[in-house]
Amino acid sequence: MRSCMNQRGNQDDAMAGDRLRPYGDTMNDGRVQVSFTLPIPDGDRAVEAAKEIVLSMGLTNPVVAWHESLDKDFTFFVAYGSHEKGIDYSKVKVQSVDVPVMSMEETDRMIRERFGRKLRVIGASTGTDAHTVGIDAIMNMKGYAGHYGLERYEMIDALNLGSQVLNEDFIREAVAFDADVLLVSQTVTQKDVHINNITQLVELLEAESLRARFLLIIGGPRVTHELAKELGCDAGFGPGKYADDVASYFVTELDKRRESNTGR
Ligand code: B12
Repeated sequence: MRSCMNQRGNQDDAMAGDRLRPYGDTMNDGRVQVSFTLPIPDGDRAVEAAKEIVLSMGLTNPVVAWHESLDKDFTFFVAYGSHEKGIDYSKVKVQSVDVPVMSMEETDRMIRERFGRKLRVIGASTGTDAHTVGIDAIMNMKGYAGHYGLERYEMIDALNLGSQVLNEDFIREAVAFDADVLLVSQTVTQKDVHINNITQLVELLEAESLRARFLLIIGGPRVTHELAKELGCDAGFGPGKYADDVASYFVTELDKRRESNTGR
């Protein structure tokens, strides 16, 4: 195995052919690992079937590294194959929140200087969703993974309504709180329940002519910024994002809107 330094040094070579391929042991080898379960008993025939599954995925040189009977009719496989074709990296486009991330102190300072008042943020895990850890990670005083939550910010009034909050109730509470920002967490995605729930929220806000009044931010393990925009929200945050990412975004965005409203 070559050193990481050498591998990194060869990144230009890897891109030279304009194709981006997975890296396993040597640059451009295209090696990927997949795991799956087949509804057949373990054995030599099952291993052969697993290799064919890997080949049919468009991967070459399949190797079954591990197979284990889950019960008499199901077998679990870990296999390797090569993705030789690769992709054209120059054609990869992504929509993401493009705002410099500030520290809690910097965010508080910006709110103080630019708004001269506290910003009000209301959040919940809405619909039938009972998961609270995600919204708590963003809002709770102690925060998550070393990042303080919004309740810790001096210049933010944060109200966390918890979970299973109906969209109608959420909107009513947001109006009563005179919120600047709505934070909605969606963890369960089975049968696209998150998409239906957010769509309903946006429709309700629009029907009550309230959509433009709030900055609407959604988050969850399967939420991307792109999905959020598609659903009519202002921004979306997924795993690996914390209160500082979210606060930096909404302070910057609200400031931009304030400036364009006042013509400053
Ligand atoms: C803990 C847990 C539970 C606990 C929840 C306790 C609680 N108080 O929250 C309990 C046991 C109650 C539970 C119940 C259920 N669960 Co559950 N649960 C989990 C588990 C193990 C961890 C989730 C979690 O806490 N992650 C940690 C947080 C910090 O991560 P996060 O949510 O992604 O949040 C981060 C980002 O996404 C983002 N973020 C999140 N929200 C927001 C919001 C905003 C505004 C922003 C900006 C950012 C943001 O910031 C966070 C920090 O980076 C996951 C499996 C897993 N390992 O992920 C299953 C999981 C989420 N549960 C699942 C399911 C199916 C259920 C049940 C439906 C099971 C059942 N049949 O009853 C019920 C739900 C019932 C309901 N009505 O909702 C599935 C969901 C599958 C799917 N894709 O739909 C999972 C993935 C398990 C699985 N593999 O099947 N669950």
